[in-house]
Amino acid sequence: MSKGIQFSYNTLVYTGEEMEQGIRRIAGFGYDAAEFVGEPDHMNPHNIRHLLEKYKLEASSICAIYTPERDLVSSRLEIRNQAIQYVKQCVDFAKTIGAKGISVTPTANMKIHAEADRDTELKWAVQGIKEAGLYAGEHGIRLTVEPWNRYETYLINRLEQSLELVNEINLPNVGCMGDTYHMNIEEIDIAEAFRKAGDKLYYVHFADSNRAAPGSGHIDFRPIAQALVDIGYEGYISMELLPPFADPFSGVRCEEFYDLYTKQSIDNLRALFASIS
Ligand code: LER
Ligand code: MN
Repeated sequence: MSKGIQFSYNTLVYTGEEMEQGIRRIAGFGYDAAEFVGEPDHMNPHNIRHLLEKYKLEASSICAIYTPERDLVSSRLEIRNQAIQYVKQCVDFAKTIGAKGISVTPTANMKIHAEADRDTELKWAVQGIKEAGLYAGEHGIRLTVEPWNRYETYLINRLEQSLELVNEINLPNVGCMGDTYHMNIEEIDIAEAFRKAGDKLYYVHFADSNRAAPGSGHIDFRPIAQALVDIGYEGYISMELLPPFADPFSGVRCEEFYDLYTKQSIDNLRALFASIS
């Protein structure tokens, strides 16, 4: 039986603390799952699995980190291959901790200039995601293609572009994901974009316009929640909240993203979804 929409929190923002503290916090506030950064060489998947079992929490997804050395559309073949190997490594990590998916964006994060013409880069994106996707499929893991706003990538900025790529890749375990923070910048209508993705929508990141807890910025989450319910979305909505800096991945600790936003997000969203039919 389907579990319907479930809520997750991305531990990405919990810098400088033991993994157990984050997992305990997420479970304590009533989430269904947690999301984890894709740095398999610097993490202990067996410990994460043990902690998830201890606190009765699921792993929703791996938040893969695409650096210049992990660029699926680099003009250098060895970098493209390295990026594919990285996604495969995340698949092994996901399998060990029981995560269902991995986010994929074809370009390094913050890369805003192309290295080849668009068609060539899209061809590399299809090839790379397909190869990693076949491997992921053998292990029962999904890949979810995430558009980023124009200040973080130039290639896939909107959900319709992710959908085009996903249709081209044409694997059942490769689908789209949408992040409301990026969508608020790039989409004409966030709810409508989700509706158009339909059953190819495999994963969702929620953050408000300021990348803080839903309810603390100016995104209207009601029509978005309604759209997700209407299309029969049955996956995770994962809070991906990040500090208000030009480089949000700098690892600077911001106190409100721990207890305050973790609690606020789930409280606001449970109330919102309960009020939607
Ligand atoms: C990047 O802005 C993003 O949205 C994340 O999901 C991955 O780093
Ligand atoms: Mn995201």
